[in-house]
Amino acid sequence: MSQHANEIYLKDYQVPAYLLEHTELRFELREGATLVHSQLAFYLNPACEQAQPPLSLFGHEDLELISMSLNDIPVAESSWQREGEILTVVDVPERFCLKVVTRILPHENTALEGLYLSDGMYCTQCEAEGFRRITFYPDRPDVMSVFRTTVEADQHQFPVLLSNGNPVASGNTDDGRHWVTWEDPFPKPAYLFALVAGDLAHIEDHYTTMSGRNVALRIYAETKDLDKLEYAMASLQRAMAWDEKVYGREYDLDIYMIVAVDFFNMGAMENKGLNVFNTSCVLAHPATTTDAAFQRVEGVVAHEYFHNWSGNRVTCRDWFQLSLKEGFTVFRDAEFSADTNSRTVKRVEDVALLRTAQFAEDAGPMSHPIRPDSFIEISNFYTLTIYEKGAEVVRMIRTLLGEELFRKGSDLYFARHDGQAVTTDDFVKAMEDASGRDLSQFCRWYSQAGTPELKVEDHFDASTGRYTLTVQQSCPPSPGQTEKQPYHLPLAVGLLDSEGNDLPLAEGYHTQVLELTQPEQQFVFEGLSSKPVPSLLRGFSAPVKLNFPYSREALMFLMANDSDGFARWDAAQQLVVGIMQEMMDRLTQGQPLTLADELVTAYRAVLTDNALDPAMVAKVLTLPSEAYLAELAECVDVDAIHEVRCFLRQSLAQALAPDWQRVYRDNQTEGEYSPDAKSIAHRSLKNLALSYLMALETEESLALAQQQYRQADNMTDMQVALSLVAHSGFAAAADELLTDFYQRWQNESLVVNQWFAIQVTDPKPGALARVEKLMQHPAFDRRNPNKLRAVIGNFCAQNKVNFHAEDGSGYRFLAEQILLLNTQNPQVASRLLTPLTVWRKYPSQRQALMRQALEQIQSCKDLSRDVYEVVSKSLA
Ligand code: 7MF
Ligand code: ZN
Repeated sequence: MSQHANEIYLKDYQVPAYLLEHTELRFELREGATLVHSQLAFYLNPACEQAQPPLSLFGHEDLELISMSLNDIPVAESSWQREGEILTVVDVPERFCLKVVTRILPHENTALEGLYLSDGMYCTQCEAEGFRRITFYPDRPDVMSVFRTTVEADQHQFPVLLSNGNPVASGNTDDGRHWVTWEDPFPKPAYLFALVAGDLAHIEDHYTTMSGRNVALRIYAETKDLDKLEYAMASLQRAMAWDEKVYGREYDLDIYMIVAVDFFNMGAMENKGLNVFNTSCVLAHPATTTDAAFQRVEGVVAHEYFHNWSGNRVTCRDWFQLSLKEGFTVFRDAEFSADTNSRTVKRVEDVALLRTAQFAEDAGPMSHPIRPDSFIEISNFYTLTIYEKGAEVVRMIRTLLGEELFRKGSDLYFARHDGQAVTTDDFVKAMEDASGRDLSQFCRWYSQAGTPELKVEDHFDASTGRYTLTVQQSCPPSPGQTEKQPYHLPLAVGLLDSEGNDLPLAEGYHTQVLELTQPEQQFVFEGLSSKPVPSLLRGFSAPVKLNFPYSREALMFLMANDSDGFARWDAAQQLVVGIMQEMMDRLTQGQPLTLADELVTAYRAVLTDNALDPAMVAKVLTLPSEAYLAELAECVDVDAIHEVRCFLRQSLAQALAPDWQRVYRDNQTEGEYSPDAKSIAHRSLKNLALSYLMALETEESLALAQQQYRQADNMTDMQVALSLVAHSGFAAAADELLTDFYQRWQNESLVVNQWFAIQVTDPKPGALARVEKLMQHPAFDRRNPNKLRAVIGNFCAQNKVNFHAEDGSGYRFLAEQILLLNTQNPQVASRLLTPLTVWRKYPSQRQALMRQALEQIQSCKDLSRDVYEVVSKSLA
C-alpha cells in the first residue's frame, strides 16, 4: 500500500514558489477528445525564500501532454520531469510564459471530476483538485489568477458555450463550429473554474444590487426541465437581497449563471459567476418536487450564492482551511433559511442532523477537527464535521460576540482579506480585532476533534435563595488525540419558575449566556424564592452532548412551558428517547412492551394546544429516527430499535386515534400549492397524522392514504401516501400504487429516484433482493450518482434492519458495490462506504461480518486514494 502512504500535513504548508499573473485557456471540444491549450504567465513569488526554485505543477496521470514551451521555446527533455501527479520544470526565469497543450477524454471520464459529459453536455467539477485533470497547473487555492477562456465546439450539438465571468467575444469557424471567449476579472483559484457546453435552454431575470448595478440572472437546464426553474430563480433573488441586508455584501459581476446537470457527485458548486448544480438541488415544480426538496433548492441556491463572498472573494489558503468557507457559508445559508421560513424549525432540523450524523462521525474512525491536521484524499474531508460543526463554531462566535460585533468582525474580515486566500486563524483574528475579545482558547474548536460532553448538576439552598449550577466539561479521545484541553463555549440557560415563566436573569434577560472555559465551573443565581427548572443549552448554543438528570416530569414541564422553541422540542426528544431506551432494556430482558402514560399525556397536550405552530407540533410528535437512537446507543441493536419504534408508533396511534383523525382533517391546505413555511407546516402535520393512522394498519387508514395518493395535487402528499402504503402490510395495494407511480413519472428522473428510495427503504424482510432487482431496472444507471445514492445509499443508510441482516448479506452487497465503483467513481464509492465504517458500534457477530467486508475491500490491489483512506482508517 506504499502508493497511498503520502499523507499531506498542514504543518508542511509552504508558500507557492511561483504566482500567476494571467491564465488563458482554449478548449477545443471534439468528438474523440478535447484539446486544452493553456498560456500561463508566471512570476517568482517574492515571499518564497528558496533561491531559483523549480516550477512544479499538478497534472493527473491520465493527462496526455502534447507540447510545452517556455517563452515560446520548447522545453528541453532535460529540463522537465513527470512523477505521479507532479510535473517539474527546472531553470525557469523569474518571469515567463508557459504554454502547454494537453489532450483529455471527457467522454471516458466516469469519476465526474475535471471535464466530463453529463447526458451529452460538457461540464466541469474542479473543487477540490479536479482542475489537474484538465491541464497542468498550480492547482492549489492560494494561487489565484484572472482567467480568459475560449470554448470552441460544434455549433449544432453545443449551441451554448459558457465559462466564468463575462462573454467578451464570439465567432464561427469554417467547419460548422463556433467559439465564445469569457473573461473573469476577479482573480480566482483553479477550483472555481467552470466550463459548460451543450444544448441548453434557460430562463432569465435580473437583479438590481444595492449600489444600483444591474445583474442578469440566468438558469440553464435541458429544455424538458425549463418549467422547473422559477423557484430557484426566486430563491436566488431572495438570497441576493438577504446578503445585502444582513452582511452588506453585493454581487460583483454583470451576470450570474446556474446550470443544472444530472450527473454530479455532490449537491452544487460555487464556480465564479457560473454555478453548476445537481438537478436535485435546482429543479422544483409542485407536481414533481416535495416540500423538503423545495426547501433544499432554496437553501442550496443561497449557499452557492453566499460563497461569492465567503469562498470566492475571500478563499482558502489550503484545503485544511476548508471550513473557513464551508462552515461560514453553511452558517450563512442556515440564517437565511431561518429568516425566510421558520427559525425554530430550521434550528431543530439542523440540530437533528448534527446530533445524528455529525456526532456519529465525530465518534467514529474518521473523526477529525474542523481544521484537520492531515489527509490522504481531500475529497474525503467534505464532511458533516467541516460543514455542520464548522457552522456551529461560527454560530458560537456570534453568540459570544453578539450580533453587532459579529457583523463588525465579518465586515473587517471581508475588507481585510478581499482577494486573498486565508486561514481560519485570519477569520478568528478579524473577529477578535473587531470585538476586542480574546478568542485564543476558543480556537481549540478548530484543532480538537470529538464532541464535548457537559455534565450539569444543580443545587438550591432555600435558606439563602441561592441556586447553583455546576458544569463539568470533558471530551472523549479521538484518533491521534488522547488528551483534550477544555473548550471555551457559550452555554445559554434560562430558569423557569413553578408557573413555567422565565425568571429574569442578568440585566433583565430571560436567557443568559454562561461562558465555560474550565473543566469545572459553578454559576450562582441569587434571590430565588423556590427551586427553578433549568432550561439548558437553549437554541443549542454549542455543539455538545448535555447531560442533566431531568425527571420525566421536568421534561414535560419544559415541553409545555419553555419560552425557547428549540428547548421545548429538545425536552420532548429527551423524554421520548429516555422512554424508548427503557423499552429497549425491557425488550432485551424479555419483558413485554408497554406504552408510558407520560408520553400519551405529553403528546395529547401538544396535539390539543391550538396556540402551537403546526410545524413545531409535527417536529415534537415525530419519533426520533432509528439513526439517532443508534448514535445514542453504546452498542447498536438495530432490531430492538426498530421494534420499539414500531411498537411506540402503533400504540401512540391507538391511544390518540381520534386526535390524529382530527389533526388530519384540520390541516388540509386549501387552494393552489405553495411551498411557503405555513403551508409546509400544515402539510407536515397532516402527513404525520396520516403516518400514525397508517400504523394502525386498518382498512380505513389504507383507504385514507389511497385517497390522498389519488387526489394529491402535489408531490409531497403523493409521496408520503405512496411511501406509507408501500411500507405497509397491504401488499396488493402497495404493488398497485408503486406501479401507478412509475407509469406516471417514468420520464421524470428525479421522481424515479424517489420511487427507488421508497422501495429500498421498506423495512420489511427481503429488501436486499428488491434492491438487486431494482438495479436491473432500465431506469437504473450505475454511472449516475443520484441513482447510486437513491438505491445503494438509501438501502445501506436508511434501511438498518435489512442492511444489518444477521447473515451479513447487506455488508457483502455493499463491499461488492464499492469495489465496482472504486475505479469508476472513487468519490461516490468512498461516501457510500460510510455505513460500514462504524462497525465498532455493533454487537460482536455483526462486527466480525462488517470487518470482513471492509477487509475484502482493503485487499483489492488498486484502491483509489478515496476508498483506501476510509477503509484503512476504519480498520486501524
Ligand atoms: C449546502 O460546498 C450545503 C452544503 C462543495 C460540494 C456544495 O458549495 C459546496 C461545494 C459537498 C457537500 C455539501 C455541499 C457542497 C459540496 C453543500 C451544498 C449546499 N463547494 Br461535497
Ligand atoms: Zn459550500
